[in-house]
Amino acid sequence: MALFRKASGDESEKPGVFARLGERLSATRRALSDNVGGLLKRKRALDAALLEDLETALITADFGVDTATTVMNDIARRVSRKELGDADAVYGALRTILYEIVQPCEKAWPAGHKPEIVLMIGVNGAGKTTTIGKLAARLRGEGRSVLLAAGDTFRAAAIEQLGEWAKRSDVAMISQPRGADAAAVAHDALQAARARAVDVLLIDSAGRLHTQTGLMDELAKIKRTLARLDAQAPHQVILTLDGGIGQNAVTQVEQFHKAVGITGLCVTKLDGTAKGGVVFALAKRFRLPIYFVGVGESVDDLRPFDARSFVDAVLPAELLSDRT
Ligand SMILES: Nc1nc2c(ncn2[C@@H]2O[C@H](COP(=O)(O)OP(=O)(O)OP(=O)(O)O)[C@@H](O)[C@H]2O)c(=O)[nH]1
Ligand SMILES: [Mg+2]
Repeated sequence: MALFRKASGDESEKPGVFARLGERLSATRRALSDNVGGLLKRKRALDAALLEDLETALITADFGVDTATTVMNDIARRVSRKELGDADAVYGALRTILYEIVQPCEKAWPAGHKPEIVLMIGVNGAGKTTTIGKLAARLRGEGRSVLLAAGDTFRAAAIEQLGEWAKRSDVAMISQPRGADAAAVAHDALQAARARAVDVLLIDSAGRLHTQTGLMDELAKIKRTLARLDAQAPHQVILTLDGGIGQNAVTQVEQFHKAVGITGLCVTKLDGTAKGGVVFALAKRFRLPIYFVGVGESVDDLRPFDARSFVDAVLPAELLSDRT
């Protein structure tokens, strides 16, 4: 059963969602339309120089060298076989190839456990706490019971911040005073989640860098502690990534995956950055589920990752022929 049932009012089912997501992703879309669209609109000959310029345009929008090269090699092959004769055809092929890259990352969140135990991790300021807050609201809206765990015990403000989100969504929060052992908070929270028979336990954690060995060990301890109570817990270890950091996100996934193992990603702050192409780089490199994208600071600004609407948002079908 999917964790997120599509409620009848789900925005992703309404027409116009592409435009709205497109608005939020407009900085990335602009970077691409200025470059990719501009290049193709000028009706240059489909020669090696044009394809190279297109590759550069993708790299500039943070698709990453690897993704840009693979995509453009594929397109160059089709051009040389005369399968793609004009700019519209190249653009259409680009959209298809990019869709195929991100599609495997669109996954319904498996919810085979009760409580489903979710540990949110990532570097400082990536958007972990905010994403948990938005997620709690979303789940509550779907009629699920949620418990939050204030696993960031480093700063009193972090506990308060999560508490605000808990209040807003009318969900309970398990916390201990600042400086407490984060694993002990997680332990108490899992027991409380069981006792209260909640559907989902969302555990916040302090931001950290992979180089901070002590802090990475703390994450491992949280995982071990949870696993002692439930051998399969945590069921999800979600790495929250700030989409605005571009290619650094690729390195962060590598490092966190190696250190603690992750089951999926949330990419935040895709509003207001021209570096949204990084989602394609992440998809191609890791093929991990991208459960959500964050496109703003408010409670409604968390969207399930939908490959088709994402591609349409950053590379709209009407870009070349101006059909709108
Ligand atoms: N524009 C925008 N801002 C976001 C998004 N997600 C989070 N933020 C903002 O990013 C800032 C940091 O978010 P937090 O949720 O506190 O990040 P964190 O990972 O919990 O940070 P630490 O606990 O300090 O490690 C806040 O000001 C959020 O409002 C998003 O999708 N878009
Ligand atoms: Mg936080």
